[in-house]
Amino acid sequence: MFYTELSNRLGIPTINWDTSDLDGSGIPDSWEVALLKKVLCQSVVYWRLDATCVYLENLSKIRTEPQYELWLQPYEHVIAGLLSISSEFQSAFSVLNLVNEYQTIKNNEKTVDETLSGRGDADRDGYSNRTEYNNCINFGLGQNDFLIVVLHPDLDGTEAPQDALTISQGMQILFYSLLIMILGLVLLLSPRLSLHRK
Ligand SMILES: [Ca+2]
Ligand SMILES: [Ca+2]
Repeated sequence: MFYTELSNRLGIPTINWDTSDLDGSGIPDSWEVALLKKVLCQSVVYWRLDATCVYLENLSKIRTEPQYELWLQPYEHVIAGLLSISSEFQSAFSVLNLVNEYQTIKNNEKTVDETLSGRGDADRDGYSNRTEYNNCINFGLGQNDFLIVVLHPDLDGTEAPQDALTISQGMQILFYSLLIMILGLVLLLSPRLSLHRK
């Protein structure tokens, strides 16, 4: 198991994957990795490709580490992921003596905050990922809801995503219904209009 290996390497007795917070972001590591996975695997954010590039570059660098064959190989994906999330994770891993420089996923704008770190704001709604995490916990929302909230600018975790989104989905349905009606009218009227021209 990765965390057993990591706790040996980092010299920390027991690391619990559900609760551990190696980077001190205030968000459990497993939730941060789940967020990264959602960003990389589902096209919910426009900056997904940038995030994928950072992750893949880090992954290829890990494969050149002198320790790669020794123990890193089975954990290359999770380590590449954690290194991509924040400089705090990179600091936590400094005892591993990795030789390469690793990138983190950042905003296009120059900011000190990495998009997926605790201080970052993945959906740019003005609430940091950590604030949205705290809201979710206070409101009794679990990891799945957190992943929706933290990537949705209209949600901040102070209400269940399903309740909040019902309203905006209602508006969407109304919009599409109107669009279909207008298209229908245009199609209906276009033969008459062309007849008039003749
Ligand atoms: Ca946010
Ligand atoms: Ca949000």
